[in-house]
Formats: sequence, C-alpha cells, structure tokens
Amino acid sequence: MIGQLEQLLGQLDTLLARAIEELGPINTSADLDDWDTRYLGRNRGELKSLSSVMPKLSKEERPVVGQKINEVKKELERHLKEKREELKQRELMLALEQERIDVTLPGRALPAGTMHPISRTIQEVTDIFVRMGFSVLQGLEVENDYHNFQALNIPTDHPARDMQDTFWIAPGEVLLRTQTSPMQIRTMEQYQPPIRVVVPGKVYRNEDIDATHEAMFHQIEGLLIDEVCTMADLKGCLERFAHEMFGPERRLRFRGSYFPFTEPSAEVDISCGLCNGKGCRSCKYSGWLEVLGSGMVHPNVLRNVGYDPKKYRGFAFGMGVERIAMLKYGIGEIRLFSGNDLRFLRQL
Ligand code: FA5
Repeated sequence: MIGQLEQLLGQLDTLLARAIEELGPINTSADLDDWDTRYLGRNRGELKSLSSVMPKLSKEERPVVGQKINEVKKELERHLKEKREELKQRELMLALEQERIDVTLPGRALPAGTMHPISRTIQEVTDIFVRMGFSVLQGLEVENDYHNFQALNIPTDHPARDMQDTFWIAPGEVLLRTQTSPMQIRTMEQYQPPIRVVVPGKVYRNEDIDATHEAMFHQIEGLLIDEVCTMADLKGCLERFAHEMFGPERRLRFRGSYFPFTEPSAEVDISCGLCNGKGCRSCKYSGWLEVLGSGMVHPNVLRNVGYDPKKYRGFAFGMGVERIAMLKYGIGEIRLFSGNDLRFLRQL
C-alpha cells in the first residue's frame, strides 16, 4: 500500500510539473481556457481523475493524498491566475499597438464649399439695404396673373405684357413670375405703411439667351412707402447702394423709361468697371451697364391695395442680380453663373 501512496503522490508532482511546463508557451485566452479545462476541469480534469482514487485509499492515506491534491490545485490555480493576468496585459498592449492613432498626423482636408457668387451677391446687396433700414422678405416663384400683372397696373391685353415673355402654367391664370414686382403687391396687402423691404428671388422669362440674358435669373425688388417720399429719395438710396457695392468712383445714370406700375419711371445704368466707362465688349461699347428699373409707385397700384394715393407715396426698384455680379466681378458672360463649371466658380 505504501508503494501505491508514493506512486500517487509522484503522479500528482508529475502532473503539476507537466501542467506548469505546458502553460509556458500558451499565449491566447482560448488556449489557456483549454489548459484550465484539461487540468482543473470539474468533470474531466486530470486532477479530478486522480482524486477519484480517494475512496479506495485507507483512512491514514486519505488525508495525505487529500492535502497533496489541495496543494497541487492551489498551485495550478495560482499559475492560471498569473497567466491570465499576463495574457490580459499582452492582449491590451497588442490592441493599443494595432489601434494606435498618430495624433501628430495632419488631418485629411475636406474640400470646403463656398457660397455661389449669385447667393453671395444677394447677401451683399441685401446687407447694404438692411443697413439703410430695409427688411428682407421672400416671395413665390409660382404666381398668379393678378399679382404678377393686373394689380401692377398691367390689365389683360395691355401691350406691356409683351415686355416680358411669360412661361404660363395655366394660361391666363398661373405663371412662373416674370419679375419680383408681385411682391410689391403682396407686401402692401399684408402690411401698412411705413414700408421698407427688399425681396430677392428667381424670375423666369421665355427669352432668347445671350451673354447678358438668361431665361431664369435673379432679381431684388425694393419698395419704400411713406407719407413723404420723392424721386430724390430714390436717387439717394440707389446712389448710396451703388457706392457701397462698387466703390465711390462708380457713376449712376438715370434714363427716363416706362413701367406700368411706376410713374415717373427710370432705368438705371452703372458705369462699366471693366473699361471704366470708356466702352468695351461687355458694355456693348457704351461705357454703361443697365442694372435696374425703378420709379415712383403708380397711384393705381396704391389704390389696388387699398392705400390712399393722396396720403401715401413711395418708390420701387427691381435689379438684376446677375448683372450686378457681372459688374462686381468683371464677368462678361451671364451663362457662366448657371453653367456649374467648378473652374469658374473656384476663381471667384
Ligand atoms: C423689371 O423686371 C421691373 N419689374 C423692374 C422694376 C421694379 C421697375 C420696380 C420699376 C419698379 P426689367 O424687365 O427691366 O424690369 O428687369 C429689371 C432688371 O432685371 C434689368 O435691369 C436687368 O438687370 C435684369 N434683367 C432683365 N432681363 C434679364 C434677363 N433676361 N437676364 C438677366 N437679367 C435680366
């Protein structure tokens, strides 16, 4: 029996030595789990199978073997714990190494977009008028015949309708607005004087396209209504705008004109900045570029919105945004604005 005891204790020592030796090269948690099951596993672990001889031992032998089993178990558990800790550290270091971020690397630059020159021009123009006390409103691109024509003193069959070739949606009733002037009517319908507004937006005309004409372009409408207002106020206001927008050296020219909704009416030209008024291809060798229509609001228009023309008067203007941008940036071709050519847009 003594021989069997010694043999058993020897087997336990061998098992411990073998387990520790096998533990050395293990370097993944999965392999370590296998090792754990193989030696310490509750069901089929090697230590468990050696313990199964216990009932066959004598009373004296049992405590000796039991104590040895406990020592081996504790030793295996200690090694397991150390190895787990070591693997955890190693896996952490590996993850840190693989996921390392070099914070000193320069960032990847995203191509930055900028405002379209037309949007920027609208912003610059409206800012100037806001500084003069005007508010900014938005209008509708799909209008009705009443607001685009009739209320603006352009009845059906009036020859002035031919001045702007219209894109009709429902002929005689609904259309793509040909001008921002319908917003004069909508503003006066909604508010009481004093009124000072500017209204930027798209307008549409069924026109032949060339270097200075588009079928879709932008206008900015201006409207001022008060008890006291004269043509001199209109001129002063537009001159102030032109000097702020283009510089004090630029000149304005008022030419008598005709619009059914203003009386008197004037078209306003600005001296060409490309040739300094000497004449070039862009200004058709005249030295001037037409940028807006304007005038004193017609009494019929005031009556149409229920204002008393004896009490109130006002001025209105409508400027072409593309023409302003052409003047500002020295561009001789209007179609570049809607051409979506990034080489052109990046230059500005
Ligand atoms: C009008 O549209 C009037 N509603 C302006 C107005 C408002 C007059 C208030 C009086 C009172 P006109 O058709 O001239 O007017 O156009 C005004 C401006 O828009 C022109 O001076 C020009 O700068 C621009 N414009 C006109 N047609 C085109 C076009 N096809 N392409 C680009 N710009 C244009």
